[in-house]
Amino acid sequence: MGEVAGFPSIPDYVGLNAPQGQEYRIDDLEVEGTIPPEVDGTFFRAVPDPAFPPFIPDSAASLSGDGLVSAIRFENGKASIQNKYVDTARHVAEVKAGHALFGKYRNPFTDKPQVQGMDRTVANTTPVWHAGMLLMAKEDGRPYRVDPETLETLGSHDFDGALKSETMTAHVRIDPATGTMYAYGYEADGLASKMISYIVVNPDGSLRSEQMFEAPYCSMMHDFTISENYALFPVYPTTAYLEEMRAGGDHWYHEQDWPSWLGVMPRDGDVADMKWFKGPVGVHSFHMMNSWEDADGMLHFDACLSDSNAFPFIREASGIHLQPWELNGRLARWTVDPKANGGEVTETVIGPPGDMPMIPADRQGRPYSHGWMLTMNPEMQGPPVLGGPVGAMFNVLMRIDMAGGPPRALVLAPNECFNEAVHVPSNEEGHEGYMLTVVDRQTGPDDFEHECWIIPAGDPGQGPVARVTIPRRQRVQIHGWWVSREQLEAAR
Ligand code: V55
Ligand code: FE
Repeated sequence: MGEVAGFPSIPDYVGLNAPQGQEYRIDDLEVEGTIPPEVDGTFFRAVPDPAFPPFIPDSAASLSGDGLVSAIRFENGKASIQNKYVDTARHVAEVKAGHALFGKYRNPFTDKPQVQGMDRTVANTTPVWHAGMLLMAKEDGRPYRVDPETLETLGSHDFDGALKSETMTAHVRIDPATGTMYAYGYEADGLASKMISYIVVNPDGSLRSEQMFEAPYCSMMHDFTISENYALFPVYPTTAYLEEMRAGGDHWYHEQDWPSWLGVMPRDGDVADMKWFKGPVGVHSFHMMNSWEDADGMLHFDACLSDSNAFPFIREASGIHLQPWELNGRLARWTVDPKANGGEVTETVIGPPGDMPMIPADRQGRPYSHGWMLTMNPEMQGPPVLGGPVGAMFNVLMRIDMAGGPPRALVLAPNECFNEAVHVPSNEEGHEGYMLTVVDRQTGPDDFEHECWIIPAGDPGQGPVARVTIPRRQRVQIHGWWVSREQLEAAR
C-alpha cells in the first residue's frame, strides 16, 4: 500500500490510517436525501492525525496522533466541514521544529531533550461540551479548550487554576437533571501512580470539588459511570511500570491473571466511603454504556467488556498472543449492592461483542430502554475494512433494546465501516431522533470515500435518511459530540 512521504509503511500510517495533516473548511457539501430539522448544530469529532513522522517506531502510534478537531456543521438543511489541529504545546513545538520531538506513546523518557517537561498530551480523544465550552480531552493530560466557532485553540484548561490533577479522562459524565459534570483523572500525580482524582464540575464550568483516592493498582481506566446516587470506577488489569518507561519500554502491560475491581462511592460524597467489589480476572473495557439503580436499590454497570485488552499492541507487549478475532467480548452488566461493604460483582451478558456504546443524553445514570453500539457482522465473508487503533473497523450499528426486544441493526457493505456515532434527540414525542456517523468506504487499496450519514435512531436498519458527501480524505475518528444550535447560541 502506498505510504505517505516520510512515514513508515506500517498499518498505523497506511490505507485508512494514512496521515492527512490538512486544515480546511468546505461549505455547502453535497447532500443526498433530506437533512431532518432536528439536525441543526455541530457534530464535533476528535481525529488523531500525526503531523510529523515518528523518530521511534512505536507500536501504539495510532493513539499518539496530534489531535485534530473536525466540525461537521448543519444549518437550514445544509452542511459544511472544518478540520483544524489543536494547537497543543506539543504540536506548536513540533511545527516550529519542523519534525517530531516527542517519542513513544505516553513515555516522556523517550522525548528529545529540548522538550523534557513540556505538556505532551495530544488532546485527540473526545470533544467534550460542557458549560458552553468545547474541551478536547485525552486521558494522559489536561484538556485543551477550543473555540467552537473558529476551532482556534484557547489553551490548556485547568478550571481557572483550580485543578490539581495532571490528567483528566476523555470520558466525562454529565448529569442531565443538573448539568453537573463528573470526571476523574488517573495517574493523577505522576506516571504509573495509583492516585485517582475525582473531579466534579459545576454547571457553570467552575470546579466544585476534587478528591484524591488510590486504586488497588495503577490501571488504564479509560471510562467510568455515574448513576443517580453513585460514581463507579472500574479498575482493569492493564497497568504501568515506571521502570519499564525509564528503560524506554511501553506505558501499558496487561496482567492477564489479575482481578478487576469496581469502586463505588456516593456520587456527591466522600472518597473515604469508596467500596471495592471484585470482578473477573484479566478482563478489560474501554467504554461503558451506562449505570443505573433499580427499584430494589441494586446498582448496574453496563460495559463493552473483553477477555483481555482490545489493543493488539498492549497484548503483544504483555506476551498475550491472540488474533483480533480470537478475543471474546460482550456487552456485560455487572450488578452490585451498593449498600454492601464490598464483595463480588455478578455478571450478566446483555449484548454482543463490540464497542462505542451510546445512550440518549437524558438517560445518563438512569434506567434506560435502549442504547446503541458498534459491532461486527458475524455473517460477513472476508476481512472487514482495516484501520483505526484496533486495526479493524466495525460494520454494524445496532440499537439494543434493554427490555429484551430484538436488536435493530444497520449492516454495511463489506467495503464500508462506521466511525463512532452521536445521538441527535428529537422533540417529537416517541421519536428517538437520529444517529450521525461518518461512514468510510474503501474503493481501492489506498482509496477511500467518506460520507456523514443521518440514520433513524429508533430503527437504524432503515438506513440513512440523508448522506452528506465529505470531499476530502478523513482519518479515523475516535469520539464525537453533538452540540445543538441552541447550545451553540447559548455559549456565544
Ligand atoms: C483510547 C484512545 C486513546 C488513548 C487511550 O479508545 C485509549 C481508547 C486516542 O487515544 O490514548
Ligand atoms: Fe474512548
